[in-house]
Amino acid sequence: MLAKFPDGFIWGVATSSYQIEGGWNEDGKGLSIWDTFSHTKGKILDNTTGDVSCDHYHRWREDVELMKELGIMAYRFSIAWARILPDGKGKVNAKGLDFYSRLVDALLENGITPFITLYHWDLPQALQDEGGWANRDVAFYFGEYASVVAKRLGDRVKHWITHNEPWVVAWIGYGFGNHAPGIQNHKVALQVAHHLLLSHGLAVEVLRDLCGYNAEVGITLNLSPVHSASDREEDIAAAKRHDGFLNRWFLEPLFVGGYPSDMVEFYGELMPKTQPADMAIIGKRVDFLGVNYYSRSVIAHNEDSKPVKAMGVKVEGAEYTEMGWEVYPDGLYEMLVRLDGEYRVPKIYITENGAAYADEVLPDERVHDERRVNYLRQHILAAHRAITEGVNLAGYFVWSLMDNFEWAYGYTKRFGIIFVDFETQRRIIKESGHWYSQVIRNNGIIAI
Ligand code: IFM
Repeated sequence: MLAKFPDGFIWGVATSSYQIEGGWNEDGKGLSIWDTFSHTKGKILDNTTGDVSCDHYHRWREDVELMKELGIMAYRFSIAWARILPDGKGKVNAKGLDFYSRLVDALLENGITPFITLYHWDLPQALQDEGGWANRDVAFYFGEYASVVAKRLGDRVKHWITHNEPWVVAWIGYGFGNHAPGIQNHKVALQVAHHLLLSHGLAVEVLRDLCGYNAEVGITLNLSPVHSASDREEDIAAAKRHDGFLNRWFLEPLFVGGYPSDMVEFYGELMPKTQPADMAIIGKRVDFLGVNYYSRSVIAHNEDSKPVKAMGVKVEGAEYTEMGWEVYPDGLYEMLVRLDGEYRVPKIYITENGAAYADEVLPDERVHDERRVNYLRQHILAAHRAITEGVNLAGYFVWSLMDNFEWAYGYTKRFGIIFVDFETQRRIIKESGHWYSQVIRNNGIIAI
């Protein structure tokens, strides 16, 4: 045995609503910003949309069966806000709630624990029409949405994640504009980040009240250790700023009680408007932190790289995935140990980890994705190392259960441990899926 995990360790898989569901305009669902964005010419690399995607909205039973076949213990999925509240607030769409309620029942019947993410980027378009996350009111509408969902599912769902990767929402959606809603304004991005954090705190209160004493509530951040590209002082300073931009901007309000002072000073007039009670709401105790880890950031100073004069550089000789992300498992270990030591995070789940590769179905009807197996194997070993050093890591979720709509990249990047033929909707378990199933059965990685 190479790495045995603690008893009760949770092995899961993750997806998100817009990326897999399809059924974009069915059963009373309202439009989301991703419906609008993907239907706008030139926004998605292969000119596709999530209109059908994996058609999970109709094929969810089959997908639950596949999870059962693999022995998956927990399934992290997100709720499409606009299925529940087509206008983002006000009138509730019962059919939307019914869909997720049936899914939760089927998971539980099959011994799979549901982990729900309330927001994985598909804001109702009606709320974007009121300014989206740049409008402070939306944080309060999010609290109301959390309450509607918790009232219906909170009797059965005990693991809740408020937001997925608020950095991506704020910066890629509102700062750089490569994601919906496609806004390019750095000051707005920081205001959005603040409202996302505020909405998180508001939802934590609601979920705790409605889901019972045994419910766990947390938030998922995309975190990446930041390394300087050289020993030059200006690169070291740029790496520190990038860490402030990506990691500390979210970790400090959540776990320390305010925004990092070096970044507050650096941002200057870009700083968001806040109200006196906000930090207390944002800093409400969480039961766990979800960590999405894919790679590290190697950073050099660059005067023109906005907003923090820092740019990512490639490392010579390193291995990269199809996303152009360096394979760097030690970074996962480094981040977990840091969260434990520096931020005293009480409990951690790795809510996403995985890799995109250009998979093919071979004539023997198999998908030999050894590189993904290697990627997962090395990262699981890194996670294990952190556990042996005392980090309270309680679970690990592969991104993703199946190939799906990879946002601005459309269907050009495959992250699944199950292959999806998007023409026929046929699913094929990849080698990595079979391998992961063994990991679950052994509760760890055995030497081969
Ligand atoms: O597909 C995304 C997911 O929606 C959020 N985290 C990163 C994944 C890979 O890019």
